Amino acid sequence: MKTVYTCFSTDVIHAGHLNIINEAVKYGRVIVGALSDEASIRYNRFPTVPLEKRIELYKALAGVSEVVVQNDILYDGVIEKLHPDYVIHGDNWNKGPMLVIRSHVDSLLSRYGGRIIDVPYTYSPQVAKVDKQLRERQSMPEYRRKRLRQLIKMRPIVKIIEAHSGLTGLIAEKTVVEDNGLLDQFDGMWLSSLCDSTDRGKPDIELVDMTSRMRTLNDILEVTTKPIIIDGDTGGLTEHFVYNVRTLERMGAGAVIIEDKTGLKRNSLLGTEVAQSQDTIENFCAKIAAGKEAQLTDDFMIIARIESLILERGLDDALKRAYAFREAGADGLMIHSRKKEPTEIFQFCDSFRKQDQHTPLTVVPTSFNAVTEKELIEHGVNIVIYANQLMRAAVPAMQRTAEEILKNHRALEADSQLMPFKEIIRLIDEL
Ligand code: SPV
Ligand code: MG
Repeated sequence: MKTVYTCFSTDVIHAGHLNIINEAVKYGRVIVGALSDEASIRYNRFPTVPLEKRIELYKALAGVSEVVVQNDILYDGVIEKLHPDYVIHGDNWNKGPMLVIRSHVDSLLSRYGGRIIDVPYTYSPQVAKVDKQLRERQSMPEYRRKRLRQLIKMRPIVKIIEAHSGLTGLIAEKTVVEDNGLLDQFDGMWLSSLCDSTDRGKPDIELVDMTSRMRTLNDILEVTTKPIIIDGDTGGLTEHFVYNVRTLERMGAGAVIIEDKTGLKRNSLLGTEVAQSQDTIENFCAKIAAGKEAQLTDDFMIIARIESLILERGLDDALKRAYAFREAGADGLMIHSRKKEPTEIFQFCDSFRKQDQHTPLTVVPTSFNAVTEKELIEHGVNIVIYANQLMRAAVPAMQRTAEEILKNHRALEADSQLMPFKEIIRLIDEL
């Protein structure tokens, strides 16, 4: 009897899955792989049903002989173990980012004469609806809010990119690359105060207030599913912060990061070039504690950002604050630096990790941008935020285009640098 293998990462069985099983039984004994949670999130599919329940769901399907767990999006482990004669899959993996997975399976099978069976993908309104619901369910606050905490447990490092609009949110949501035979994508988004302010033509001094920031947040929430960390600046008055925590939590944000500064906030990367004052440990701890007290769920995170290195107060001050903020209830810490080298960041992380192996650490490598994700993992960092790169990519491109049109008294010369008009009008899908 030949064996046929297929891998599912779905929470709901629809006609497309049944069609695969119906085809598979024609070739032999059917083994279904249930893709693990860790592997599913590489596809931006965040299971809403636990793995054990998914296994039960697949086992109950007529024609399925056995269900195994597939721990990786690549099939090496299962193919080595099961040596299936056939791997069966919808033919949608013949194009786009999934093609690399298919090619890899093909090379593994060809070593011993196994074969891929491509089943025409089932395009029906019912299948499209289930697929869409599964994807979009993740945007609901109850799923999205807890996803950051889940990712911290599941990923070696959680990779966050800034978004300051619906469009940049979509780029953060949808950009996928092939990397060493694997698919890679961002885990979530950072709603930067700098980029949100810049997009409105305003300076990054808390002038764009929380109510306006929540409008941007809502624009992003409307069109994405990934978790969001909001840059909460100083958190403002404690009496206001508690309301904002409730609102952000209700909207489905995963975390707010507040920095231990007070008075007129200036951007950290200006450092000591401008007057900036750090809050006292007591005041800031009280703000953190009040925020935690105001929270209604266990999902939302308040992350305390330490500005001691930015303000040249030294490593000892940074560490002292780290322990105090953690004791006050902070769910994580962010340590910031404007040095070109990551030395002081590494020193902080190494010292902190000697005392505390669990509290999540976040860094923003804008200035020390040569640091790699691998190095950050080695020093115990859990979240890396690429805080402003999309905005910094857009501004020079727009300036160049404006100059080209002015110089040439027409738009033709600028056109070669632009997205074709036909593509921009189709960029955003209609419902
Ligand atoms: C932001 O992106 O607004 C930040 C990070 O707070 S930084 O600009 O480095 O201060
Ligand atoms: Mg900011």
